[in-house]
Amino acid sequence: MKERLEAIQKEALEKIQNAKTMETLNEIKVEYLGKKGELTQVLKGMKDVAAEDRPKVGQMVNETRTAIEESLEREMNLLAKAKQEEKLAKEVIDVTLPGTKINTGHKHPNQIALEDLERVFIGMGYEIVEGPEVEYDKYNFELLNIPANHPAKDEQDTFYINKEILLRTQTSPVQARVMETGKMPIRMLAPGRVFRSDEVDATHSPSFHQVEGLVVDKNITFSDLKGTLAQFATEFFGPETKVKFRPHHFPFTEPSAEMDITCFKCGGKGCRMCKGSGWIEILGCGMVHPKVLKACGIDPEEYSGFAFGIGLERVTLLKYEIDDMRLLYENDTRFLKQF
Ligand code: 2NM
Repeated sequence: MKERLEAIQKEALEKIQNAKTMETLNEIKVEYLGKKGELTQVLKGMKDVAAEDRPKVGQMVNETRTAIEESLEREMNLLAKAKQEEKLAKEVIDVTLPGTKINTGHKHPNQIALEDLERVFIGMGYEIVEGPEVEYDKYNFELLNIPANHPAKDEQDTFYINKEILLRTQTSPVQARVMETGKMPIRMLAPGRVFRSDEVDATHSPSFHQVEGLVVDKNITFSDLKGTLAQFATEFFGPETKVKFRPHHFPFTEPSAEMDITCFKCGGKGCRMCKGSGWIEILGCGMVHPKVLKACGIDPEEYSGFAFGIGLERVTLLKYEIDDMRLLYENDTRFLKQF
């Protein structure tokens, strides 16, 4: 019996030593220690062993079993460790290698200025409304009291698609569309791209942006216009800002005015920014012409309103002290990321 156990142990340990995979080791485990394994067979044969020898034989079987188990466990651990090391060696990451730089974009200064502007008017209860860049003559000119022979309608000034359709020259057509719906009152801001057949230079571009405002309700007066735009000026350009209105002419408003603000750079003393005058022209405005209200289906006897137009690029250039409008259209990130 002793010889048999020793032979089993020797054979098992040799097999374990030579095993190269986890699967083989598992097979060996079943072969020797399993229910139908060699050692189990030996235990079954115990009934033939003399009673006084049984404890001794039992002990021998247990010792053999333990030896095989320990050998199996040692070998399995070694194999698992080798496997893990191989995996780690394959997955090595060199943290000293340079990374891949992700270039993120940057908000355009026009967009930053627009959002600042919108915030002020949203705070006063205005709605932001957008409309088509390709417009009908009807909305861009006709409803806004710009007659057929008006110089703004000249082919030199306007991009026409055909006789009735053109690239809008202002965002007021959006406001004509809102007035036409007849929903009162109106408190709206119409920001957007507009087009004029202009030569490119430091202050002109054939495509630029406007932000136009419109309020229509009962009893809206020029005082409302002045109060609103003075409030806008202090919120947008600083609490010390003063405003001044100069008479002007626009076809869609009567009376009309241009609004100047005290120079935010020198406070009104006169500097390079304001060309020595202490004032900076900022927007055009006026009381919506009764003809415009009427053309858009609003009774001018019942309702009145004021409107204003701000050139977005002009405000952006002023706000950031940029001296050439062309910089706003080149989209050079070295320029854009400064704002
Ligand atoms: C300006 C100046 C003055 C204006 C007028 C209208 C409308 F649709 F109510 F007639 N919208 N915007 C307006 C008035 C625009 O831009 C310099």
